[in-house]
Amino acid sequence: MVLHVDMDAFYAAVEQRDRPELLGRPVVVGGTGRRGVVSTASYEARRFGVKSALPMAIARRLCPQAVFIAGRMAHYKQVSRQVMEILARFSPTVEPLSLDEAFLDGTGTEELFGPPIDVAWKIKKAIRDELQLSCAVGVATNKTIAKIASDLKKPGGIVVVSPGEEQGFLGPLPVERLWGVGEKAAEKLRAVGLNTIDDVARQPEEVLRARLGALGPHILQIARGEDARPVDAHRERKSLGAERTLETDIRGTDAVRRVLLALADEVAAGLRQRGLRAGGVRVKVKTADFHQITREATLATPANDAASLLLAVDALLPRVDLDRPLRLVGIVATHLTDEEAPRQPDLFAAPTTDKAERLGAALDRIADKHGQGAVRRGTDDVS
Ligand code: TTP
Ligand code: MG
Repeated sequence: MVLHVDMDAFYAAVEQRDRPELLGRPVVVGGTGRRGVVSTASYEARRFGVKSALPMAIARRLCPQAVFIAGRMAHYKQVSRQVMEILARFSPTVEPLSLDEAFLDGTGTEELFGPPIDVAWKIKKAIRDELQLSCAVGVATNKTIAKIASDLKKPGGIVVVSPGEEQGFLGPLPVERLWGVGEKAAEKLRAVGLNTIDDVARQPEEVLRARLGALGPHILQIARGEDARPVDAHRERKSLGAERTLETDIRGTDAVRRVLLALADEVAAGLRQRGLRAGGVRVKVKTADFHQITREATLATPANDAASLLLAVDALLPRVDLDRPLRLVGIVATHLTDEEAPRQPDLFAAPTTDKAERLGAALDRIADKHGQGAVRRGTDDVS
């Protein structure tokens, strides 16, 4: 048994809880700058079509009476920790997926908490009583189905899919419900008449491979209700990134590189904080007309200092059309490994890597003591 718990309208619900005058009112949390996007909206605001990732300007048009809030990340992280602590009481194996959702391995919980539906109720009640927040819970025999189930009766619903009911539950749902099928993949499937999960489940593997490439066989499996992935409390992070939506569009290598420099510092600090090194770097830009372009490179040697990340970034930049106006620039560190893992000695590695890492560690100590921004790079004039 696997449970998937997902908080309702998380950031907005925290704001409503902390400021009771907002209860029952449309609340939109997001970037308040000119180019900000919606992080989330309370269910009162969703009725007007406001939702995550929508530009704030459009949200204001759709629902001018909403209360718009800049958001308090540090606070949401703190509340997230409290949520995860509660979940940990119900299972020894909790796998957080993001700040507001987690899988719980439900194996053996029956003895302590009763049948699955009771476990789900107890979790909901604990979160409501102790944190005054609401969540939805899905219970099923695997992760994919539990995650789909928790989303089905949001906000607040509990959906239990009993053993043997998997196919009947999944079958009639639209393909985009499948975890891993985004809008584009769903379009490709619908283009050949595959509208429901059942339509997909009936196909031979070649058909899915032809439509979705390497992802095809995986999607076919989960459509058939097969998902053997265990709940993993120690699942390793696969990537760590930082991005910036710019107040005004920028273009040209120099301007983009200045932003990337600041982001590389941020990502490198995040890696060091978590004891990780990156084996690769991905640059991501979004053009003014919302086209996303990504380019990825491998580092000579895994590293967690900004200089090494930038070296890889510089190798990528010529492959991005920087003459187009950009609204967003980002870096993602990929292929993460543990700092403890031995590094493959690399004949072609930049000889400065160890030195650069020591510099990074020194920067962290200063930032810890004196706050972020106490030391800045000489070139860091526009971050
Ligand atoms: P979600 O669980 O996707 O959304 P939600 O909790 O706000 O609403 P619900 O689950 O009831 O549908 O994401 C959790 C939080 O993550 C959300 O409160 C804000 C943040 N978030 C973003 O900042 N940007 C996004 O695009 C999304 C989807 C979420
Ligand atoms: Mg949520």
